[in-house]
Amino acid sequence: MITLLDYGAGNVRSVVNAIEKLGGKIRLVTKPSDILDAQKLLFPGVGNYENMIRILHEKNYINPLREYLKADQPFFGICLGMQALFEGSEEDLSGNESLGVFKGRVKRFKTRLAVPHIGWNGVNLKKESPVFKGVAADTKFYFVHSYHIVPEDESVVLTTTNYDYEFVSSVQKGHIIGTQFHPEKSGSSGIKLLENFIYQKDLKPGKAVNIKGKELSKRIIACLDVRANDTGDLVVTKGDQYDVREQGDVRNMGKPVTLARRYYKEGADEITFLNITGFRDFPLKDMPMLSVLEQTSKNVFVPLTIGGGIKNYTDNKGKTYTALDVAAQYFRSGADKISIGSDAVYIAKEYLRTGKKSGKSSIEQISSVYGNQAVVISIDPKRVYVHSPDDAKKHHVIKTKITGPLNEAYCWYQCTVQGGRKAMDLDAVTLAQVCQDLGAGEILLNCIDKDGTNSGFDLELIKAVKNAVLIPVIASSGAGCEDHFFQVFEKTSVEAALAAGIFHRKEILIQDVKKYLAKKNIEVRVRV
Ligand code: 1PR
Repeated sequence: MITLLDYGAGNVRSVVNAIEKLGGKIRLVTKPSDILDAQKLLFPGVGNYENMIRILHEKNYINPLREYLKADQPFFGICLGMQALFEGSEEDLSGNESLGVFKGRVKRFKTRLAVPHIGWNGVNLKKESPVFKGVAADTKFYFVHSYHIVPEDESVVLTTTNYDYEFVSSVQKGHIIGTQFHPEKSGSSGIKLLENFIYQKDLKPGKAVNIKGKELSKRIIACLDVRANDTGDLVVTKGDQYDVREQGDVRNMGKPVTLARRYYKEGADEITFLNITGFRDFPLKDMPMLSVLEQTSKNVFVPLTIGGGIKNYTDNKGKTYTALDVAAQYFRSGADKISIGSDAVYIAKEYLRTGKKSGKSSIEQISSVYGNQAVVISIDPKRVYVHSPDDAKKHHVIKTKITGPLNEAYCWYQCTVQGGRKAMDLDAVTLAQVCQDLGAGEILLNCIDKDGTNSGFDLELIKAVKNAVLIPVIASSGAGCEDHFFQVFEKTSVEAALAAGIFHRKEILIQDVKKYLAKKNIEVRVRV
C-alpha cells in the first residue's frame, strides 16, 4: 500500500498509473493523520516551490511530514517533493518554512546552457542503493527543472548529474529517498526504480561507489496532429504545409492512443498531441482529448504535451473559464506540458502594445502555478521575403541562402494563428522572446513552408530563434530522413527535434533516427 501525497499541482496521474501497473495499491492523503499512518509515502511535486510550501502549510501537512521523516519511514520525493526536504529555495520568497529535514538549499541553475534543464540525462551513482537494483549504469532519466538542490551534507548524495556542471540529482539517507528526475516519466528504467521502492524490503543504502553515467540527450519527439474527421471520429492527421485534406477528406494516419503507444515502444523521448482545430471551440468541451490523455498515460511513461485551444474563454451563457482551468484539466488527465499557439500571438501583441505584463495571460497564469517548464509556445511561422532589411524595419529580418521568387536575399518569419489561416504583424523571433519574458519554458518551432515537405528543417529560422532565447527550443517541420535530424543538431544548438509524417508513414522508425545520430556522435537515449 502506497500513500500518495497529492497537493493539487501537476500531473500525478502518471505516478498513480505507474504504481497501479506495478500491482501497488494507492491511498491518497486527504488529512494530516494519513501521513503518519502511511507505510510508504510517495510525494511527487511539480511546479512552483513557493506554491507547494504554502499549500503544505495550509493543509497542516508540515508537522506530520517532519514527524514521519524523523522516524526514518520509507519516503520517495520526486522533483519538488525532494526539494521540500531541504531548508528552502531561491524560488520561494515568502519566508514560509520548508521541511528542513536535510541541511542545504535549492538554487537556480547558473549556466550558459538553456534553463529549464529539460530532457533525458544520465546519473553518476555515488553509493549503492536497493532503489537502483537492476538499473543499468547507462540509464537516462527524464529531468525538467530550473532549480537544483545544494546539500550541505555530502553523505546524503545518491547521484549527481552533469549539466554544464555537476549537480545533485538524487539523495538518500536511511529510508528517505528523493530524485530530481521523474521516474514516472523515465520509461521502463524509471518504473524499475518505483518498483524497487515498493517491493524492496530493506531500502537502506550501502557502500560508496563512483559509477559514471551518460550525458544529456538530444530529444526526438513524435507529434500527433489530432482532429475529428468529417464523420466525427478523432484521428491523427498530417498536412502538407498545414493542409490536412486530400481529395476533400481529412487525411487519416491512425488513432491517437494507438499511435502514441507505438511511438513509446519505439523509443520516442516525448509525445506531443496538437488538437489542431482546438482554436474553433473550447477544449473543456472537447472531452475526447482528455480521454486520449487519460488512456495514453496508462501505459506510456514518457512526457506528454498537449496543445490546441488553450486560452481564457467565455461561453455563450457568459460563464468565464480561464486558461488555467483548461490546463488543470489537461494536467489531471496525464499531460506534463501544455502548448499555447494562437493565444501566445495575441498575448505578445498586447504586451508589446502596452509594455506591461497583465499577470492574467494564459502564459503567466499557468507558469506561475505549474512552473515555466510546463508551458510550451508553439509557433507557426512562414517566410516573408524582402529585398532589404529596410523593407520590414519592425521585424527581425535575416539574410537567407534560399532566395525568394523575385530573387530577394532577405526574409522574416511571420507568425500565424488558427492553424496558419491568419497571418499576423509579428515575427517569430520577437514572439519567442516576449513569451520567454512572460514565463514560457520552451519553444516548439514549426515552419509552415517546411511542414510535410520531407525537405529538411528550416535551419535559418531555427538558428534565428534559438540564438534569441535562453529556454530550450524544439525544431519542427520538414524532417524527411535521418540525416535531417543530424543536420539540425550539428548546425544549430536546439535541444530537440520533432517529426510527424515520416514516423506516421513508417518511412523511418524512431530507433533508426537514434542509431544514425549515435553513429555520428550525437548523444541520444538508446536504452528505452
Ligand atoms: O493555436 O493554441 O489552438 O494551437 C493549435 C496547434 O495546432 C498549434 O500548435 C499549431 O501548430 C497546430 N496546428 C494547427 N493547424 C495545424 C495543421 O497542420 N493544419 N499543426 C497544426 C501543426 C505542425 C506540426 C507538425 C510538424 C512536423 N503541425 O505539428 O507535426 O510540422 O510535421 P512533418 O514532420 O510531417 O513535417 P492553438
